Amino acid sequence: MSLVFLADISYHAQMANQDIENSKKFESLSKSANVEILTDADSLKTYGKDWTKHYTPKASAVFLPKTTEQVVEIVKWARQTKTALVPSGGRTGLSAAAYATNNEVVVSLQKMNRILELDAFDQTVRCESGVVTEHLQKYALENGFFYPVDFAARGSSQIGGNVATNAGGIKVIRYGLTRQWVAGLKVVTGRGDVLNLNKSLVKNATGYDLRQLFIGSEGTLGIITEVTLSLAKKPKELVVFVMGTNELDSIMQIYKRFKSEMTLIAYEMFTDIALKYVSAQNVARPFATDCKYYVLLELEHESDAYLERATEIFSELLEAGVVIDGTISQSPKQAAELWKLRENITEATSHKQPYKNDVSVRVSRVPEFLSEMSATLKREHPSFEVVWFGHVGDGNLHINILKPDDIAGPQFVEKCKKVDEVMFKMIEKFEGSISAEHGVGLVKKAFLHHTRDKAEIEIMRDIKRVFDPDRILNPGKIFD
Ligand code: 2HG
Ligand code: ZN
Repeated sequence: MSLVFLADISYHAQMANQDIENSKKFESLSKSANVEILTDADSLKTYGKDWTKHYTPKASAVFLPKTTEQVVEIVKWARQTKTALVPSGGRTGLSAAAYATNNEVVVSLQKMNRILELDAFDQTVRCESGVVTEHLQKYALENGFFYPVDFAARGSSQIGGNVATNAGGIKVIRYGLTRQWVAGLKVVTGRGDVLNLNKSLVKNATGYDLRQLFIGSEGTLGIITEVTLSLAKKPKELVVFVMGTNELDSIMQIYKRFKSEMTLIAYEMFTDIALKYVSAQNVARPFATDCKYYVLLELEHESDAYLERATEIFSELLEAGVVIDGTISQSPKQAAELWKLRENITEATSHKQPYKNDVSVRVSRVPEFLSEMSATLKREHPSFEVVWFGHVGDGNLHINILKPDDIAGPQFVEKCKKVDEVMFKMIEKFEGSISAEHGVGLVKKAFLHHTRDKAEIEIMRDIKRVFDPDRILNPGKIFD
């Protein structure tokens, strides 16, 4: 008993010393650069994590810069004091890339949230990196344009974070990933240099395109402070089809059939289990017939004839028995309702503490991978309820294993990590990726070698050394 007591005292004494040292360190920065600093327990907990479950946040402070100059000061200070920084956006990530688990200082860009300039001729918008995705999307629409990178976390995710993870989402088959829309970037590197990259040029053949390195670098090379995004033309009204089938192969057959004649905006899949959870949350089922798999397809109402042709294809597929049942939205409101069936899956299952995976294979191999992996899961873990869904049109599958009520959290995670090993070996065999769009962060770093070979990982480490010689930027994310 007394030993525990003594250990407790020394732990608290150590913590108090650490706190005093920390506050002295922070004070110097807040005086020299006037940066807002939070150290209260609530803020440390909130800002120390993202949406990834199964990690414990442990940040030492949260910095809230308002300008690029302040970010430069923070980086210089971090180099001097050898303090690790975790750049942080809307914290909606699912690979723990925005977690501070090791006394790092979180640098939140949320106060840098101004839209700075719209260039209607160049079709670009320049903004600070803390602008929320949905805010930018609305701003683009209000100005007659369209920002097409879109996903369920649009209401919280921030543009800088989207760039740092090369966010994908639901419209990739038509518009590509975030990378495609980044026309320029302002970044503070781990050396404290400010790089103004590409400056919105369409053509720029002047050596290495450093802009591309920061896209998807998960805050390990620099802190993005400003982004210039290209904008698209506003689409016509969007129409959503939801179709049910009982055969895995039909998922690709339906895709191929529509794709051969139409330009699709989105092609998503979810299973009967996903529908069970979503419809338990007051989202209406799309139709009465129960099916094993559901696909959601979106296209533009280009003309009445175009939509009529899409409806004919749908009828042909129904007659052929490829589609068992289906529905077509008759208004934007109905389209939005149908989208809830797919977009609400994450929220509807979150109470089951899901262990998440996000993988990709070549589009044509999605059914083969899904059937092999789900057979393995059923065989080896019959008690696991597994929710499969995702952006099958681009080869991206989300696999959420729900925690059975009778297993404790840590044991469940252990079991799931074993599943990871099997799954990632299978991914390697399929020449797929262990992370399609959520990134590597802390979650996938031990498995990186299943997708990237040794030489590639070494080159990535070398690049990190160039931009961040003192390893102050998000150390331990992507690789050690
Ligand atoms: C989505 O596509 C997101 O809805 C989240 O990428 C996926 O919760 C997930 O596993
Ligand atoms: Zn997704």
